[in-house]
Amino acid sequence: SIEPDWWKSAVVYQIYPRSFADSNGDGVGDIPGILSRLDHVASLGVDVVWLSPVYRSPMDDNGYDISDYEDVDPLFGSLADLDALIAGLHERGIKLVMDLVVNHTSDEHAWFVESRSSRESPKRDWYWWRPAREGAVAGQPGAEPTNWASFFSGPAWHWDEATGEYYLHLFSRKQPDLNWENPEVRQAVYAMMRRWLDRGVDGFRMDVVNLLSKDVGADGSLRDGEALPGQALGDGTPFYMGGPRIHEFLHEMHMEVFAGRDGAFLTVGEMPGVTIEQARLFTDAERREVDMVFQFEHVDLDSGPAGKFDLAPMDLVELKTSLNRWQEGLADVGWNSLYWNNHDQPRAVSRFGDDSPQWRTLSAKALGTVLHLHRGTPYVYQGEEIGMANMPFTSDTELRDIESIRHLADVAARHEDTDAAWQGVLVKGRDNARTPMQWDASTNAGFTTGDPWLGVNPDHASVNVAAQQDDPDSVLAHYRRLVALRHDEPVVAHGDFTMLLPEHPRLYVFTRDHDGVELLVVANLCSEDTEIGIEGWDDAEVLLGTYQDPRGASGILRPWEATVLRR
Ligand code: ISL
Repeated sequence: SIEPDWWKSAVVYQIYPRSFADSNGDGVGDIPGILSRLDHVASLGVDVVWLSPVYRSPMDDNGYDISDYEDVDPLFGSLADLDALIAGLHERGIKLVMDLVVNHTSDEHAWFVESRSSRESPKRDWYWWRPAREGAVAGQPGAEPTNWASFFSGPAWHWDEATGEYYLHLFSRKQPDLNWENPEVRQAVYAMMRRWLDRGVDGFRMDVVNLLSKDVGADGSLRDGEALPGQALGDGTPFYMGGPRIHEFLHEMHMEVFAGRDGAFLTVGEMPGVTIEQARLFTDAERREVDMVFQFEHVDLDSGPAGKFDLAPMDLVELKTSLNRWQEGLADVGWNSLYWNNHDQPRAVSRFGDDSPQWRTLSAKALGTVLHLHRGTPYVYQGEEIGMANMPFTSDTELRDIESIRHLADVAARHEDTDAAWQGVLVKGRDNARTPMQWDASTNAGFTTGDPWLGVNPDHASVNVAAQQDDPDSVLAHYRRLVALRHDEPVVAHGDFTMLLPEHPRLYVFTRDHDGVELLVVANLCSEDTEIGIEGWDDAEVLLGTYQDPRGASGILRPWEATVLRR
């Protein structure tokens, strides 16, 4: 029998299929490409793969706009390819978690096409249709039913001329929001999820799942949010982030889809803006909602008041304070997920480390060490295991991400500072994480024989899997050791977490404690020597370090020196 919380000692690897490996030379990664690289994934020792969307999609948001939940987009392959992937992973003892994007569909999904066809359509109420604001000219700015801004700039409502109403889209206008108030919508989603589990899938990463419940009045009304700085639009998040029925919906989903089913599943809810208090409820096993959530607090620390592209420094003391609060908050109930980056975030080594040639390898290893030694389930994003860095884009014509492109256009239209916006995109834009996986030093990094859909980072000449494959000092070798450590040492998965030196501006230090075994993790997260003096660990065993001759816990830690000690 399988432990109910098997995922506590698991490590998850995220594949962004578009950018992983291209088998047919069309410049876009695909499922056969993933199959050809499964040995790399297995060599990491990971337990689970989370696959970003491969469903049918017009690709307005790279597959997060789904037009058919039950089929694979021809760009990525076929259902038979997906079956082969499930089998190939299972043969290697790896589970497959699929992306579940059900806050919204594509506007080309049959449900929306039908909903849009007339006000009398039986599926009209599957989405959020509302009349223009009273007294305003329908279709003109300001006539939207509420003042909510979309996550991708501009209003969150789109005027539909044919039926004379607006529909809600929290993301792009090609991503209309499903109406979860309607029980038919919920049952259709649960049935689809059950079919994927029947097919062999082992769980779901649930896209923006804390946005499902909108705070709607008994009369169907939605309310305006507070004005956003310098914009005519308002902040709608209080009306849909962690909305009134969200716990009810997730519990219902659990009971309808997972309860009573044989197998070991993993559910992780992506939840922008989630608080610790809410996360305790979402992940309390007794409540049967989800196993863990992706929270955003630590990746919001380097943003100013105007949002993610408003750059602010990443302060180590604040970072430690934040992550420590989550460790403490979910210590007695619930569970944390741990991540530095994913397909929406800048590269970890560029953001939290030092991606200059001198410190890149060391800082990538130090960051991995710190993250993987926390209590929670670590997620490794493709390329992180070789220390891939942000892309040195030189022109906006090189960008492909709808969020960055819309943001630059929006700033220009509002006659704001376009240089600052470009800097914001360079540092924070999602395309940084989406450049092709760097397999080798050849022209397109071994990703494709064709023209890659997004530029390959020029640093692939030195930073690639082939170069690190057999090098025991590589980032790759270090990540393999980190994954193995979680499997081999119960204290890594289950130990209590205690932060030390919380106010130190350079050192990240903590202990883990379980069944009489204690670990000390010391990390110097900067590119200079730093003095440290933690008593009592001189005779401790060194489990792992970023330098070959670790110095322990007292004396001078070299730049990006991180060591794990056991006593
Ligand atoms: O990336 C972001 C930066 O502002 C977030 O707001 C992001 O849009 C949010 O984390 C939700 O992300 C998920 O849903 C989006 C999709 O574009 C992302 O790729 C996905 O991870 C809409 O489906």
